[in-house]
Amino acid sequence: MTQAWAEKLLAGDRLALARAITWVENEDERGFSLLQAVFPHTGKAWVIGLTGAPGAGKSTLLMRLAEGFAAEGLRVGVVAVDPSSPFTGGALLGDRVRWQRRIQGDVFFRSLASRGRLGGLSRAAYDAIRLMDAAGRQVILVETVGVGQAEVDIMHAAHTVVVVLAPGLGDDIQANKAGIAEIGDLFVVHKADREGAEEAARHMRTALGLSPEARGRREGYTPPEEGGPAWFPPVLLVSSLPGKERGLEALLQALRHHRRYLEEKGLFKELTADEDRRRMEEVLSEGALKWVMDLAKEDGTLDEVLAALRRRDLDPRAAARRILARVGGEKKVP
Ligand SMILES: Nc1nc2c(ncn2[C@@H]2O[C@H](COP(=O)(O)OP(=O)(O)OP(=O)(O)O)[C@@H](O)[C@H]2O)c(=O)[nH]1
Ligand SMILES: [Mg+2]
Repeated sequence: MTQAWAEKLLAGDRLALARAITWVENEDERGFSLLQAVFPHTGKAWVIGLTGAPGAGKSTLLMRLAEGFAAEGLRVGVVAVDPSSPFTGGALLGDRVRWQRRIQGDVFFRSLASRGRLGGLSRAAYDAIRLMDAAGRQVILVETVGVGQAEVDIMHAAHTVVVVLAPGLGDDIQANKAGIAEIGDLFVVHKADREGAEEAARHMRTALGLSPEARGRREGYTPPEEGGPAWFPPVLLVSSLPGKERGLEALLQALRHHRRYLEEKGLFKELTADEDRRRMEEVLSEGALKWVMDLAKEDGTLDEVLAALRRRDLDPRAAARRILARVGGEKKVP
């Protein structure tokens, strides 16, 4: 059965892809077998993550980017992740319907709902990305609301991370938000048709640790013939407002440049491998905990250690080490 689905998926069948993503989202074993079956065909897709404050215009921008890439003849995939979807499920669905009606070109959409499991969400996003990759989606755009650890975690799955800012959402707060400067490869001040966009861009450049103008540093890509390949995160002004569009072509160009930079540096494959390893470790840490606990339960070690913990004879760290020492025997306890 898996083989038949795998063939359909590899041929790019949309229904098979949709079904497969539903399976992994529901942690259905059929999805996991299918992913294993097609995995040798993955690792080709370019994954671009968009993150940023709620309402910054990520979905709107993503739609424009999807159309831009599709117009170049690329097969595009979209994964929209919303951790708060238990509350806004209707809105999410509305998004999807709206996109399907308006989008031009070969784009495959998928929204993922967290159903309350944040860790599960980033895993589902990873699985959905890999399935789209297997189904021949060449560029995969991922949207998350940049609020918590789960979103940062999802952004690890991306080769290229775009942080979307907008004027009026608290420019200095957005720019200085912990971690924002580190996770972005490109920064977009969106809604540049509005008052305060230049100001927001200035804040962001300052938060990036230097004003490139002041240091004479070149934003974005420096090609090998000019001393590169090198990359310094550019801050771009973009508007998607109909009739006042601006900066979209420059953004697409900057994205292509970032990809070229990654390839030239040998980072493209490395980032994919890092992410695969991270997902392996995630599954391993869950599995290993359950495995160790089961073993410790079996021979009574767990009860004994828990009793000692309750008596306060062992502190939690010593208690955990006692269990590891018993289960691991002679092996060195970490
Ligand atoms: N003025 C202006 N408004 C925009 C622009 N892009 C999007 N908007 C509006 O901003 C609002 C939010 O846009 P979305 O694309 O839904 O923003 P988002 O960041 O995806 O929002 P969440 O997913 O809820 O976090 C919508 O009302 C858009 O019409 C723009 O370039 N200029
Ligand atoms: Mg959105």
